[in-house]
Amino acid sequence: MIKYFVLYLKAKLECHPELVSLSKDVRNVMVRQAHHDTTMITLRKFLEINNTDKNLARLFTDAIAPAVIEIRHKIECGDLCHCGTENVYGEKQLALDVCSNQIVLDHLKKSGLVNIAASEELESEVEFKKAGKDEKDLFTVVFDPLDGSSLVDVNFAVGSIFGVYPAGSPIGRTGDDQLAACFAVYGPRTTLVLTLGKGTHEFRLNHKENEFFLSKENLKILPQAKYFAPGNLRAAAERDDYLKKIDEYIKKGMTLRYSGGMVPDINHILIKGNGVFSYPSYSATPEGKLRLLFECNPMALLVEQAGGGAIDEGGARILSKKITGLHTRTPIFIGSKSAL
Ligand code: AHM
Ligand code: MG
Repeated sequence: MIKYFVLYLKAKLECHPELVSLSKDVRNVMVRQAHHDTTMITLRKFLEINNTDKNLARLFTDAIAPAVIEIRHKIECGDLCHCGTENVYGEKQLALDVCSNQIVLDHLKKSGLVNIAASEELESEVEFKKAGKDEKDLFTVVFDPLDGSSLVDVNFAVGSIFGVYPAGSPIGRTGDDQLAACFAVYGPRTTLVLTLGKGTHEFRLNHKENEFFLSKENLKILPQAKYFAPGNLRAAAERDDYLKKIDEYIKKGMTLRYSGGMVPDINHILIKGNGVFSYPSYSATPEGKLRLLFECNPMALLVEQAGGGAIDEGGARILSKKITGLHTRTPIFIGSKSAL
């Protein structure tokens, strides 16, 4: 906390040099404010204070954060694009998820920090830069550029999800190999929830400054859940175990919070500090719907780093599952440990 106070003080002094000689009282007030007010800490500063590897920090500040800001802008200001249609000017439009994918790819490529990129929108991996002996300086970034894109036209919250690995193909690795993970929520506010493998933190976009500022540090998920977000209820029509689980949640008096978007649903758990999100398999999707690499692994790291858990329906830990294909899917139960 001291480090934040020093930064807070520095920021204040830059704007108010008259405060150079501070009285003890003023200093005490500022210390109190610094304890409650994290809005002065930019994402860049946060990464610096936490001694994040310089290149990893740059990947977030120079590629992922700008991509998220651009996607936000597209969602808000772009036409409601539908693939293959034309807008009122007769111009060809791209689907929003296709535009978002291109935005992320462009930023990753431009950063010069990426060996391999893989996206939910692409069949195979793309190599941007050969990983030679300076391999340590390059990363593999996997992402879902716009999860829940079908919710945009009804103005529900949607998100982008990112997982960062050391350079090299993600195939054969596990989610535990991730160096960092984050998701962006495009809701009434734009937030970025991030882990570098040491706690999970929320940043909020300040539109005036085009910067993310720390809004909640060290999010915590309690073991007991008050909220439940039951995805794929179709499975309950044919699986007694899922029907029983849902019945158990209802009988416990838990509150339903389900938006249809994995990002806002898991964000709800992280911000409220408890809850469970489920997406089991059923006959039409025997492997489940959600992708291990692009969706489940980044979410599992973020949730585990906040004290929660993430397992598949056989009880296997999501982050320990071998990645056998880019688009491999998995059932998932994620959130408060005792509700899984
Ligand atoms: P998408 O990657 O095609 O957008 O699908 C992922 C989304 C998740 O956000 C959400 O939890 C799930 O699909 C909901 O699917 P459904 O409405 O088919 O049950
Ligand atoms: Mg998705």
